[in-house]
Amino acid sequence: MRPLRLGLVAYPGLGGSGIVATELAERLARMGHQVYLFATERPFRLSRESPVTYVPVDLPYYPVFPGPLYTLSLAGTLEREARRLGLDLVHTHYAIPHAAAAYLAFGEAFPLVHTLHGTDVSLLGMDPAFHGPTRRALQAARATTAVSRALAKEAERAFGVRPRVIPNAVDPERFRPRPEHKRRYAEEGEWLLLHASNFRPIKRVPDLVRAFAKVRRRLPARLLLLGKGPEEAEARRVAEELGVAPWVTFHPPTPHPEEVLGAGDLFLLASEEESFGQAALEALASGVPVVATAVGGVPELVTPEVGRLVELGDLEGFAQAVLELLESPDLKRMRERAREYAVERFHPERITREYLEVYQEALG
Ligand code: GMT
Repeated sequence: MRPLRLGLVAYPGLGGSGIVATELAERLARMGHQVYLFATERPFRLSRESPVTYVPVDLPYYPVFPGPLYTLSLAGTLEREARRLGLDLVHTHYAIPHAAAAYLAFGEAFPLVHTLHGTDVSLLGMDPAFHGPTRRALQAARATTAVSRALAKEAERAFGVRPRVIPNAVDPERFRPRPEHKRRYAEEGEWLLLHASNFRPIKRVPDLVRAFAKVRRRLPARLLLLGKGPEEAEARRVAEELGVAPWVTFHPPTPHPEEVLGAGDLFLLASEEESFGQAALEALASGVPVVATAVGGVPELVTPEVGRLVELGDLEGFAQAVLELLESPDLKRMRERAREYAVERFHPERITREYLEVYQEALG
């Protein structure tokens, strides 16, 4: 395949879709493609030495506007820069409003690929204010992809498109077991339970603390919550109320989550909605089995060989699953399997090849 000139569009913050887009951009650039990453700020995980060129999207504000016009500004930037840079194709991550902005910029005359990530379909995509333009934009695109089968089905129902399923990737060099780091985060003899997210209400972080309190009654354990977001205060309150605050650590977001994830014994995810669960995949690659709620695309990722699934809201069942794994003689073997499974099924080379196939088809 000849080297391509690609424009990727992403949110720059802590969300998984921005991480997925940034890492894909870096891999494509290292393969010799010319990659431009469009975002309102330099994406969180884009390293200073990256071969990817960051293209800023302004958020112009004039007093006459009710707010900054991101969609229009992105459309204008894409149209102008695609011409100037000679882009072959634009690939957006997270459909709202990226798909509509790209459609506004190019119509159907230009190869557009959109990757759906989750709430862009389920929550925002179904919002009557966004649904029409997003549906039209997705239907007009050369290709759409979704990060899980569950999300692809939901997108078909919501937008009448049939996305190709391309799961997210994980870098096995970066996310690897680091048991030697455990003592940084836990006392001698304590089990280290991890969670990482943006602490939004759908992540149900206070529920994790409730389940942890049940675990803590039986075993010496510590819960490390990596990230920040709106539910932090409530999670702290629940930890105080249940008397487990001394064993719940709040760790601020870091550009090096691998340092923390590789140190854990188990990773916990109690979300009420999750199209994929990127942090859970990073944990698996780090050799850390996962206990998670069986929602969205999570059952496609967390199979019985690498973790346990629990019904949403069943906190007793969640604690039991954690205890069962911690006390299992098979835990060490499960840790090895988690890593092997993640490396084999979600290797970046394999996933990048799949995106390149989509680009090739989109380019005709
Ligand atoms: O919808 C969101 O929560 C935001 C979005 C994001 O930008 O992080 O998360 C989604 O995309 C991630 C990367 O593909 C997935 O790992 C998350 O499961 C997914 N979140 C939800 O479906 C809630």
